[in-house]
Amino acid sequence: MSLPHEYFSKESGVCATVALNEYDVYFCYQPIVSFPAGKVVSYEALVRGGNHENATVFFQQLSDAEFTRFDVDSKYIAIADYVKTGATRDLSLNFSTKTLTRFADLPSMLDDMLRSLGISVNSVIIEITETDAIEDIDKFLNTIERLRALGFRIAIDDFGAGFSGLSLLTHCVPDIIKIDSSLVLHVSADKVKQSIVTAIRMIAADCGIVVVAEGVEHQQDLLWLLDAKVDLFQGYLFAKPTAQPSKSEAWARLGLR
Ligand SMILES: [Ca+2]
Repeated sequence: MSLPHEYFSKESGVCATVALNEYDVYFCYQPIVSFPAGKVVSYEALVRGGNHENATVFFQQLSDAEFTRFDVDSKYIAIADYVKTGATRDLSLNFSTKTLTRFADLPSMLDDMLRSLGISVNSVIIEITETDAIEDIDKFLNTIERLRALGFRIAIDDFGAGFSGLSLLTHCVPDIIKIDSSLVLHVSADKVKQSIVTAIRMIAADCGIVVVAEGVEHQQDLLWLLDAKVDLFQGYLFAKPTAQPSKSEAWARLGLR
């Protein structure tokens, strides 16, 4: 698995030297589903290390500059490998606010990548993860505006965790909010989490934003989230991320189609 150097050197001139196989990583895809319809609406591309460790372990090994570069370069592989799986649902791609702030060429690069792979920008969602304070809000918002103008949808990722929250929401009203798994785990038995999720749901309804619950692991939490009118769900209760998206046994137990 290596990056198509010619593509990058010709189109952007900035990514010619990076190859994913330097890093021993690959992409897995986890479904985001509607329930009880049991329909997969999209898949999120997730980085996995060669020993199946999650992205956090892998990213800790990279310098700041290496991380930003990897964040951009790896997306061609994420999209190309997704096309190879034969899946036809929308695709979610993760980006940090740092990458969106620093790479002014990102919207046109992504557009070029998708064109070369025969994918419409309308079927791609950009998930923004805010792990640090935004370095330059004007540059960041400019990138978001250009992504929107091209037809990408925007999701705020891990909403309610760390920096990722209300500040980002006011700067950039997204199409989708993904509620962080820390608020979803055991929500059915936690009054404070219930209040927060209910408030997020109300804000989203007022602003026309779709709400996704991340990290759904327990059926009782799913039932509470359904009552709270959360729109979509993602988590081990439905399926783990896999290199080849497919229905798991858990799906069958839940009666999903
Ligand atoms: Ca994400």
